[in-house]
Amino acid sequence: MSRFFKDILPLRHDPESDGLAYRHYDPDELILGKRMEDHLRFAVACWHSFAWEGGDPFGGRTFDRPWFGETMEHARLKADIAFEMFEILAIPFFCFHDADIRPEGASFAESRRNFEEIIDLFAEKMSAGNTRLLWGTANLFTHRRFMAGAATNPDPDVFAWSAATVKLCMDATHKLGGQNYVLWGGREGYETLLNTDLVRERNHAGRFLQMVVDYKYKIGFEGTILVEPKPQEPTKHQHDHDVAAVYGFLRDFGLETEVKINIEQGHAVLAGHSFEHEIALAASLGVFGSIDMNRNDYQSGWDTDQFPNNVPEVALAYYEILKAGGFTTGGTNFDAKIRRQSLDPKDLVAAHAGAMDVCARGFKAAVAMLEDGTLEALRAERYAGWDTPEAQAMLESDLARIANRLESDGVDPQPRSGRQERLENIVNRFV
Ligand code: XUL
Ligand code: CO
Repeated sequence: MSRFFKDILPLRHDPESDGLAYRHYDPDELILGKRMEDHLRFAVACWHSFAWEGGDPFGGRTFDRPWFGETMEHARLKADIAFEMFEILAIPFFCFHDADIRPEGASFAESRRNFEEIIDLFAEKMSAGNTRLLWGTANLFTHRRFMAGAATNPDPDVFAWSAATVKLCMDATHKLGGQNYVLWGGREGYETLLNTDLVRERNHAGRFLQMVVDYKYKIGFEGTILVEPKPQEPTKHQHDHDVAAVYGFLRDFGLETEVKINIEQGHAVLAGHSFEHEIALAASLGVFGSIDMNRNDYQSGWDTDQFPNNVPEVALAYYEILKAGGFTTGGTNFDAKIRRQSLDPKDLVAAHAGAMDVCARGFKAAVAMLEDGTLEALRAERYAGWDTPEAQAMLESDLARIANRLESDGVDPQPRSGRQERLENIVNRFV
């Protein structure tokens, strides 16, 4: 292995290991007729693992990485180390933004050339190994030119820059055989209504997304276009607040059958929802695509992007994913970063290994819950009254006829327990 990962050996499935290993994740274990690796479809997020420097609002870089620096030499070294980690983890996928992997140039054209050179290097490394691209995306939020948004920027030149950047990133994703292309509207929103034309911004965001879909067909990209909702942070109000808001937005612009949703655990929580709520809602609307798996610090109320460590929470998320039929082009992207005091290369590997184990345990619990069937049977029983012809006929009726029937039949609803604690006890049998 390299100078960086030194003596860290490729991880194996070994339930008895007391070192770096997968205790629960076994890629080859067959579950519901499919390998665990093919169910979970794990991905490393290049930004958190290789571009983030360990800064916080009170202090800068804590990590000391040999690839930190704004030259192509640094970028090539970063690519080498990233693919080494993919191999150590034997992880099937990765994800990236343009800005994670190339130095910013003095002009758009120079940034493009830098990016294309690194994409060629990625293509070589991918053909020599087993890691594939889950999704690519564009960073339209870090550079100061994007401070007032990308597609929603009041300056049309920023719209143009953003369109050219997304084109470039879609071309690269297509070239690398990416399975999805993601748009997270990091600054597609506003800080104050006093300087914001809300209607114009929303229309521009919608037109931009239509152009993305058109371009997908133009280049023959067969992956899925995904939007990633988030209610706030960095921008105070974002147009893509949550799954419900994004669905309404997609319908307004005629895109609800073209675009699906990438749901992140921490973003769901910031929006005041549970992760499983967002997944279940997206699935019910036919727009569930993929997940960004992480967790927030529940006390700080901030998007802390920590690695997941809560099996019961993860189990409920995979339960909804399984009920929706599992992933198709989507997967489990660890949009998560180690803490700024976790300095060692080993911390980076252990964080992913632990998260994969947490997900494997949660996933297996979800499968067991589904196979057991008690939860679904009790849910069906709760709504069984609607299975009668009379109840179904009411949905075709009108308020006056319903009111007449209510009195003539002497309808008198009897409240029944929602049994929440008993249902939670059932979940606890499996996690
Ligand atoms: C930010 C976030 C992004 C997107 C990709 O909160 O989740 O990393 O996943 O731009
Ligand atoms: Co994310």
